[in-house]
Amino acid sequence: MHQTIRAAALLLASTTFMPATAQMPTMAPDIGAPFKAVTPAADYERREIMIPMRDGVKLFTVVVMKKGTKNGPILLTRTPYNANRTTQRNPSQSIAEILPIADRELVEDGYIRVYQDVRGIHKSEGDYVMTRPLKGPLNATATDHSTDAYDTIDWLVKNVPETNGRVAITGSSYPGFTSLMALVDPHPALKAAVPMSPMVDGWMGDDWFHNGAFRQTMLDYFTGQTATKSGGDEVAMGRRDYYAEYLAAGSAGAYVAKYGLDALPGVKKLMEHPSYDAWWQGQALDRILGSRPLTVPTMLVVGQWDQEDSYGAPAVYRALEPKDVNNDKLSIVIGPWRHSGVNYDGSGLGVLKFAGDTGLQFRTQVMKPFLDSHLKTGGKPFAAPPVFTYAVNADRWERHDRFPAGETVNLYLDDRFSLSLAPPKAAQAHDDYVSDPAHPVPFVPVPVNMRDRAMWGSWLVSDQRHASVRPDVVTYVSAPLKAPLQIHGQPEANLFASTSGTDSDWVVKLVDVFPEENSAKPDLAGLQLGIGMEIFRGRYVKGFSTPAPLTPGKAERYRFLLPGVNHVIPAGHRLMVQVQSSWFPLYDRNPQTFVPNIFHAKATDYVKATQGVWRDAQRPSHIAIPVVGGAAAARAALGQ
Ligand code: PG9
Repeated sequence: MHQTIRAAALLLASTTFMPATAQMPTMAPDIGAPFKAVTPAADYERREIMIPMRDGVKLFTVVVMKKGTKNGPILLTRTPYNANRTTQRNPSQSIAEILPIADRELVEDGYIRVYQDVRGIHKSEGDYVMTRPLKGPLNATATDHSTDAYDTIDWLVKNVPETNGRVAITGSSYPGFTSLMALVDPHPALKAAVPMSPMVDGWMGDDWFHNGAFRQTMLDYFTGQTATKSGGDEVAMGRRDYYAEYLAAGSAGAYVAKYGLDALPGVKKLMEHPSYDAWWQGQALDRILGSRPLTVPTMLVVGQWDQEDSYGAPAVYRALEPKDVNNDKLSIVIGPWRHSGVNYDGSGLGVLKFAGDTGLQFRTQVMKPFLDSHLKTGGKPFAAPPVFTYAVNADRWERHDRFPAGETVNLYLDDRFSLSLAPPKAAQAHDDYVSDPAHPVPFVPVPVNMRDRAMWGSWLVSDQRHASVRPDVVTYVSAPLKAPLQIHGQPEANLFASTSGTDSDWVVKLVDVFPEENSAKPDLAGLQLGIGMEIFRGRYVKGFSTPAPLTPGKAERYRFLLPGVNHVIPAGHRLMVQVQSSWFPLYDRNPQTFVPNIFHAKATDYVKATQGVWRDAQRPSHIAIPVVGGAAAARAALGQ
């Protein structure tokens, strides 16, 4: 018995300490070489490559294609948003699942999809500089996004055996910016570009400032983007109401100091350039591209309600359009989308519903045929529409030869808060309101949670009634329209306004007011839908690089463009114009006292001001609206 127990114990001991080949030692580390999911049934090839640039820096690049792809065109995106993650969105063995949904139809049809981390971020080597300027006065190095795109394309066409050697570039927002950069001295294999919601001029109207007013909610972008190479913590603000938080902090500069954001070089650079100085001017991509030939067929894309980069695409279109002598190399597309919405389901936005998935419609019926014609070997010719826009409310896509398709009609702010096609005759007339920086007008109803992505993505279509009921928002409205009025282009605010202070912001909103009764679609009843809304910082009225105090009581003329639209206002709807002097916390507050740099305004600089919106013969405030059918159509619609 005793012997049996001993033998059993020996057997147990010998099995417990078996050689490593047979069984893992208990203490073998459980985290060893990186695990890669096994994908025996994958319908794709996915390669990770470090592509060398001309200065030796290597950029992390992922090449994805369907197994068996031959003679495939390449579609390249250069991004700061993590090429690795972008090409492994879902743990799947299906190419349609691992890539962004907008890639589906392309890769299924033999495209080779390439994503690259831009220099210095995520898995790419080198220094990261936010929207790195071109080589030259602002960039003393030998590289920029133009050279990196060139070197990448050069490598791809020589080293990806499955390609036919033809490349296009695309991407939205920051990757829209890198797409445009590739057009500066482009590689000969670059045959087409589709820049979407591109960041073009960060001071004029994309991302950081709009006409000089600072978008302080963008400050948090820097932590996510530049705290480390692979992202960063969110600002530890605790509460979720940015309205209360920014108000308590005081100026944008005080918020920066409170959370230590001045440790981030990008934040410091922004704060050192509050005006449109050489730093901003030298980076403005519409100017840069406008001074070069247009050689690569380019389709610019933007959403009518792009809450981040509404400025860039129309600005580049304006700069390049005169070079497109045959009207066949440059297109502009405006869809009913939020920022980057073109790449997602486009069947609705907020309470609005459209005629099907407008994102998919554009991508499959216009973008893909455009790319096919330029990239595929023996690709079918496709006459790209020079202007392709979705007519909101009429729910149809339209093709036009020119943008805008509308002719300018002035809509004047008039007596008793009405709107008129006839200029005012009064010798002196203005409507006044008090703007109090202690109670700024919120851009959406409080609490304002900037981390609520659904709110942020759709706020430009959110109901403006919360604003029009305020005493510090002056509102002009037409009678119900007698016939539809179609706006196609960029309306221009022409505001004659005075302040009792020495600086002021001016926000102008052109609004489509839906009928009060709509039992079939109650969400739309009485909706005040922003068609286009924009801000202007008063100190720049005499020049964007020369801020100057305003003269109290003197009406100045503020002219600025609203975003590009194709918007049909149906019969029975009314037109509305709202004017206000704050749009918080999206924009930092104007103290209404002129100070050298608003980032550093002190609590005592913030003062109430009495604002005047002028509407008389000498100072006829109006919106210049591009109306399809011009004055006759406007008269029929307004019954005037
Ligand atoms: N609008 C974002 C951005 C672009 C460029 C600079 C900073 C931010 C984006 O969505 O990429």
